[in-house]
Amino acid sequence: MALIDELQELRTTGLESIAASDDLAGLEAVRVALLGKKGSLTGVLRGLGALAADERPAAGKVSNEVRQALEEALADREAVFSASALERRLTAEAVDVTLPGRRRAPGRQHLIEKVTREISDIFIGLGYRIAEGPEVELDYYNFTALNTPPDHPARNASDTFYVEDLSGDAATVAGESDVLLRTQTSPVQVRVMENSTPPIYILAPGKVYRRDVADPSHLPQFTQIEGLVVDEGITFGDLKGTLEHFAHEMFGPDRAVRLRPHFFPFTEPSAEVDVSCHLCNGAGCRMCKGSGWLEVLGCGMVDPNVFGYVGIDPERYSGFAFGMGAERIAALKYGVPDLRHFIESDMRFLRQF
Ligand code: 2NM
Repeated sequence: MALIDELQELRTTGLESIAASDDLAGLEAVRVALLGKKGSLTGVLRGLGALAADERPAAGKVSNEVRQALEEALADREAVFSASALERRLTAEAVDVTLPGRRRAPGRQHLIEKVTREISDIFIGLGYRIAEGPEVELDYYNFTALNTPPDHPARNASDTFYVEDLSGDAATVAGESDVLLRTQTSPVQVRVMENSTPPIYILAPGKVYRRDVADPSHLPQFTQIEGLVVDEGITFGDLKGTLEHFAHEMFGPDRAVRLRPHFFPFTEPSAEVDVSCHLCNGAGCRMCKGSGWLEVLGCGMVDPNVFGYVGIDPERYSGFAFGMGAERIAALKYGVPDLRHFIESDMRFLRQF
């Protein structure tokens, strides 16, 4: 067969096998078989040297045309395979943007956090600042500077959590360390009085610890909110007016406030404060146990002895203080019958608020 005929036939069979290939790997094998160093075209062109000189240009021209035709066909076929490979990948990796998203439940405020902030906001509105301090305290700030005598029952290891003093040189009395978990937030206020001069208007919210077994009205850890005012000319009337404002903001404008004499080591005189029941408006119900009154906090005029410990002149300044439990306030306001609900983390309870 003449060389030109061989080239024409190679073009025909080459184009056929390119068209017949069905993936990129098969197409590559065809390319090597046709155009590779040991491929068919190379083989045919080896006969070029045997041609007469005047026949060579025509044969060379045809061989170039055949090579070009095969290369173009290979490129076209490859483009088809690449496009369908891309198509398959796009299908396999397709994302349905119309599907609903996965919901992530956002956190929410615990009722105690909500009530603590609500109470804080009432006093911030009166110009008070929030004060904070350590939960692990010294006996001095929690008891001594608060005029609590060494033999006071609150200092018993059965009422207060004492902490092992890691410094090793604890002034331990009868096995009790001088380091403890604060039982109230008043030590925060002692520290503020020690480090500043009046006027002082502060609110100290925070966790406190008492060695109680949890029951409907007691928790071993709860949230105390204490207020302190020290200024010139502060009277018991200022205390009463402040607490009435608080009761109206917290429980409603129609609430009445009643003070009953009480005793605290750090205040003199001292009182417990009742608010008329917001459920029955004072008529008596299950919530107020028929009395018409709800006990909400304790308060009093700061004892001059406390001023003595912190270096405030009791001849120039006077002050009042009060303290309440956020859990108790929340239970009264929202009708929660058992304080233990606040520490049990049952979402069916917590989600209601
Ligand atoms: C209460 C009741 C009465 C109180 C006293 C002080 C301080 F630091 F000024 F002495 N802070 N908080 C106080 C007074 C707390 O809680 C029922």
